[in-house]
Amino acid sequence: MDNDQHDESPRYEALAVDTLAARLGDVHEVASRVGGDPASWEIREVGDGNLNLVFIVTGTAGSVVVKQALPYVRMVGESWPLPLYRAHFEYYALVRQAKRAPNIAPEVFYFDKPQALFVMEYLYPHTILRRKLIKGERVARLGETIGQFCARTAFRGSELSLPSPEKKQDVGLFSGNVAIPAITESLVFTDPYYGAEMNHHTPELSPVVDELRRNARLKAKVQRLLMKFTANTETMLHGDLHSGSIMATDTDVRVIDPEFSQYGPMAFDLGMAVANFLMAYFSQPAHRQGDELAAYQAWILEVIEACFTSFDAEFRHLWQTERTGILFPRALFEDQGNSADDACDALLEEIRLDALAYCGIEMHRRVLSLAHNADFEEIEDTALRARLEARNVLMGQALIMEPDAVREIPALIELAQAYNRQDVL
Ligand code: SR1
Ligand code: MG
Repeated sequence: MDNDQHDESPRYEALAVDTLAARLGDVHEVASRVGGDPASWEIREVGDGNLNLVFIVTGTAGSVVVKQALPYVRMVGESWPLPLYRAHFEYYALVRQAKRAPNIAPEVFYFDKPQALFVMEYLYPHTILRRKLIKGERVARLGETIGQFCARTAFRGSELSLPSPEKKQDVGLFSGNVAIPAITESLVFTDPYYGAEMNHHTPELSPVVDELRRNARLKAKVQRLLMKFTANTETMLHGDLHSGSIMATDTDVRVIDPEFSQYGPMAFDLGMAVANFLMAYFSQPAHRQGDELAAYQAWILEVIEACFTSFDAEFRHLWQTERTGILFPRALFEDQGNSADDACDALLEEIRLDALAYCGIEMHRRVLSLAHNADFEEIEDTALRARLEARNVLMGQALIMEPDAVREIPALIELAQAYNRQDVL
């Protein structure tokens, strides 16, 4: 395990706006990109996520982003300690993503392990996708890019592609990151389904929540998916692929923040991304009306369809061109005159079903557990918010209970449209 510097390291010190220039001003990888006298750098702390410090540093030559872990969960405070070594794994994940899905993750320029910080590319004029979806902005090739990103990282991080010793060693390395998966295991998979301490939900949603939490078959299914999540090391996941982990312009899409990276099931990232598109979809009636609403919701559904379609297409392409690992070797198929296409189809079907179920779980946790989505959370009229959240919760339940009812992606789109018309509150 590589996390030799623990939180108690005396050398760790959180950065601040007024100390950053003095501390990073003589680091070549930073100074050469920012330019000018560090004393005159413009430094802003912009972290709006749940865990870390994030600074944008600007000088005469350009800007960089500095991200540093805090020894606790920022959104909760020092009462919830969190190991600094998580930043090392985020850095490792960024480096691997850059190889496996080039030009999507931000480029990293500098890594300081004891300080749990790294310096990376400033994405501009990109903004957080969640804000764009709330504002009703479109992004070209959004679904295609996210589907491709998920397929490339899933395939190239697995033993379909990687040499087995390299992949197993990496699983060993990432298994040192024990604190981060524990958050996902409880906040995503368990807390939504009982009255956990940090949970909250819109008061008017309570009848739907109470019924959901009485559904023992649902809870058992979610626990089976958790079991798969904890035990399955198929590939290196982003681990938190929500619309706040995506930055975009009108024409460019980038994926940031793999701080929840771990080895896990191939379907997880795809399911999480689609869940966040679905939540954007269900929340739209609070953000716009009439023709604009209908057109924008239709666009989000196109994004979802494209996400699945491009995942499948890219995965099939990699299956044909990069299947160099120990799994489904050519020696067993093509070299003996057998096609491996059916095996690929069957695997993709399994991934789609699991993705739909993980999608349902993410749809639940974002309105029932600790970390909610602004898409719903910023709806001030709580009665309206609860009505829209109910559609989301019930569709999530359907996806977990019966993912195989969605035989093809058009059926998923029809299901979303049906729940979007339905009022239970
Ligand atoms: C305590 S961390 C809460 C959530 O924020 C992150 O973005 C992850 O989604 C995590 O579950
Ligand atoms: Mg994050």
